Amino acid sequence: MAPSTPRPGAHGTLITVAPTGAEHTKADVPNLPVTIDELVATARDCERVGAAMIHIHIRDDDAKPSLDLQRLKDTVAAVREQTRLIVQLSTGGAVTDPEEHRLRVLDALPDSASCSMGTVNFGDDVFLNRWEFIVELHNRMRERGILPEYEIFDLGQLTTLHRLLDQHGLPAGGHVHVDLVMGVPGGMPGDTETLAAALRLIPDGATFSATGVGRTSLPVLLAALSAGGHVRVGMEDTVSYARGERVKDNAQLVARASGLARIAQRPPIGSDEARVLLGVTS
Ligand code: KMH
Ligand code: ZN
Repeated sequence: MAPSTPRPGAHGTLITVAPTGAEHTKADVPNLPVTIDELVATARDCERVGAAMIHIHIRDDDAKPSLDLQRLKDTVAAVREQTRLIVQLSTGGAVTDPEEHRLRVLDALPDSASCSMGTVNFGDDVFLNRWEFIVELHNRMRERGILPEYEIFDLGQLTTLHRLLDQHGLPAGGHVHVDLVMGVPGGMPGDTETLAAALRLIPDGATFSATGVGRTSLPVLLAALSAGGHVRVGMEDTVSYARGERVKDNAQLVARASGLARIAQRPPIGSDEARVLLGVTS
């Protein structure tokens, strides 16, 4: 059998924390970080236990999902002031957010931003990502020097990623980083077989992380570590730590991922190493 090419960064693990998301309500999940102060405190705690990147959704004064540009800028500045984390803003927002608002997120000039590769049923809703919109996001990120994290909710979206890179070229910095978001009701399942199928479709030289939504969180974490991948954890994706046990805070999830990464002999990398890995210059 031909030796497989080692993936860049396969000796250490990039841990991304996604602390908030757009789906949980503060009423249902009182420990969800929603204010800038809560986000900064979470970011610091998570950095301390092994996170190198943070994937941020913001909320308004009523704790509702928001894409307010000034608040996005203030959040980026506050997290940068208090941590060395790579700051990634969500351009996915909530399923109700219009495309123009989602594109405007990039004006907050984060280090990185998510760039979803297709439309997917999202529970009872639809997360809409038209081809022209994907191209616009990709091009605007390149113009602004923002690293895209290509979010993949289903296997066919990896075909879309190939089409995007073939037709519109590599992102700023020249490095391709993919996040497999698994276990969304309507998207690909969060299991080892599906992760293995996805790996065959990931562009050569790309890094990947994986995230398992809900009860797929642990199986996906373990499968990604064993496959030389990176991981995303956080309360955006799961608010349950174990059967019948709610997550205490985001740092609890990051600490568990760090421990497992160490056991896998692929310890968490710091944000400086992560910047080199991903080609982030800021
Ligand atoms: N909230 C979901 C509809 C992203 O951050 O880019 C989309 C999402 C993906 O969370
Ligand atoms: Zn998100």
